[in-house]
Amino acid sequence: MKKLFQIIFVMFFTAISANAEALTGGVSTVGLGNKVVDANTNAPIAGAQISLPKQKFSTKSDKNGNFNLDANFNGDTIMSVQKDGYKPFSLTINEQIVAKPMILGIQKSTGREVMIESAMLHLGDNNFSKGSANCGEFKLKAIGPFYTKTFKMSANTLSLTNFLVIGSIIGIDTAMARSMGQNSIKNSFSSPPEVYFNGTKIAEIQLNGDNQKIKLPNGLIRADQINEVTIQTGRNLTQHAYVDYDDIELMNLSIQSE
Ligand SMILES: [Ca+2]
Repeated sequence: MKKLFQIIFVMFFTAISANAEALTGGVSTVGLGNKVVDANTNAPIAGAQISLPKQKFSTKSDKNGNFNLDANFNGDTIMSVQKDGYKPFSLTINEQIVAKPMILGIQKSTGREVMIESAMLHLGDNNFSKGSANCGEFKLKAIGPFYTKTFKMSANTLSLTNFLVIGSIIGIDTAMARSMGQNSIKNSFSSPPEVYFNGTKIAEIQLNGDNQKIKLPNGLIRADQINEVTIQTGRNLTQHAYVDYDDIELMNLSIQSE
């Protein structure tokens, strides 16, 4: 009986100290106490590059995987994490998200990813409403209404399922994005961005978000040859006096084969 009490006593105190640790971890100022771990093993990852491209902020995780975000921003912005041997990772963050410590699980590369673009891209015309999804973050100059890139795909992709993966996308002002509360525009909306693969439209992107996977029809793949992907932003469907392209930003475009 005495032994049982001892065990309960020990368990009780272990629980309290674990709780205390969780609480001190939770009390932090904005952007502190974040960690990068391997998504499968939970092992901390040292030397990962964490960046907020819009804020021109960049830092590396320490030997325990820890990092702080020492940057000011308003509203949604894209955070990217890069580490050799791991898949590109990005996350749309805001003040509410960074108010608590973030644990970011990144996945080992399978060796079957083709990085198309790791830079932040701004499509549109730099003309946007203040209520637009994530408008506070548009400081990059628009490269125009579309982005296009060519890349090679090997013959063995034909026996796999292939995806265009968009790490993060913000600023889409479609009717659906508006109905989901992703922007605060009352009187207008845009057509969705369109995705073309080797000249054929394969998708429309209705919503903002992270890790959007668009299947590439294998019948359209040119094996061992040059392939081409194009992303065209939408147009404001309520502006008829002139063409107003929807201003959007996206980051980390890759082809992933499974
Ligand atoms: Ca515009």
